[in-house]
Amino acid sequence: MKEIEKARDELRSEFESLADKKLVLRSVKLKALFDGIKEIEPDKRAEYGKAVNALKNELEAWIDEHASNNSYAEIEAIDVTAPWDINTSSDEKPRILTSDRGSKHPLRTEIELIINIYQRMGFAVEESREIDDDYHMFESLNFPEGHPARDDYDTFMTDEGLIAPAHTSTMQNRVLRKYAGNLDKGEPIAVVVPDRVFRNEDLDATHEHTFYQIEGVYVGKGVTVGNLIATLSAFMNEYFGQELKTKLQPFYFPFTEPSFEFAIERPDVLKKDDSEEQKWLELLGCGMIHPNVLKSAGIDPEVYTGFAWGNGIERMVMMKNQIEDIRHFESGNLKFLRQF
Ligand code: FA5
Repeated sequence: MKEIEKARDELRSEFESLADKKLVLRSVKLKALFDGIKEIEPDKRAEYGKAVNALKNELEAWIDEHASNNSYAEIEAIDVTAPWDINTSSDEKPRILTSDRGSKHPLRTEIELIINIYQRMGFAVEESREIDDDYHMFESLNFPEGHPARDDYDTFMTDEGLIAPAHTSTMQNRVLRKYAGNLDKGEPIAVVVPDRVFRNEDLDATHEHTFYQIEGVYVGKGVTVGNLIATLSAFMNEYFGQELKTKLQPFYFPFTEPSFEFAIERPDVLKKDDSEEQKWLELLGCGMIHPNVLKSAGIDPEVYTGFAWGNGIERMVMMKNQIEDIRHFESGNLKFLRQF
């Protein structure tokens, strides 16, 4: 017992000198006391063992006491912006996601993944904007004033004529101009533009008023529809991680010629019935960039050709995750968001 008493004093001074107080539990002195248990005569062994354990508990108490006297960092931070006051019990607070830090919106996660795939394919990335003008929405895209196709886009417009972009194609003229120098160096223009777009739509399970598109633009010498199909198929196969049945059908956009709609087979969860109309999910519009669009960006269509596409992001994420209604994304419904 005297030995234990002596060890206690030595351990205390060792404790005082330690930077990391927890290390006292690994002291050779403590270990020697434990090792000593088996040397003690059997009738005194229990008493000795108990005393060594009690000493160990005491060391732990020193550590706890030291931590609680020095733990400014461990005091829970007060969030002055939280919609409750400091006395609200945890039962009364709205449930917060595990780490208290929230989580990434599923669309953001997918946009990052999509960008990553295109970057690996050699595309640069540009952002769009949430307010634009008539020139970028229509004129530069070969929709002259009074063109009937202007009506197809259900465009939101202010009294001053400012436009909430109805598609990311509003960025085509800007990226063609910005990267035109690539062509002089014998390199192609290869850019994607992911961003938010707005339409005055009739809403249903696959139509939102606010959604994301990713625009792609590729221009160079001798670029053909074959390059367009190869690029989009390579992307889709990488994104969905499997070979997909795709369908390219003729379509009309003023800014591409020829124009196509690119569809992939719709999974059952997104089907309303067995009609042919429900069989395919139209994912994007695409085509060879119209010569007038190249001209409006100062690029000679006799020398260069290119393709462009505009892909709805929500519908891809829905396909991938079997989400049955597009309106979940903008709903702010935590039950939906917590699944991701
Ligand atoms: C366009 O917006 C063209 N700018 C695409 C384009 C770009 C064609 C470049 C040629 C060259 P469209 O209106 O079809 O096309 O929309 C493209 C995609 O956006 C659709 O295939 C669809 O996936 C998605 N989309 C369109 N409207 C909605 C909506 N209301 N809600 C969700 N996604 C939509």
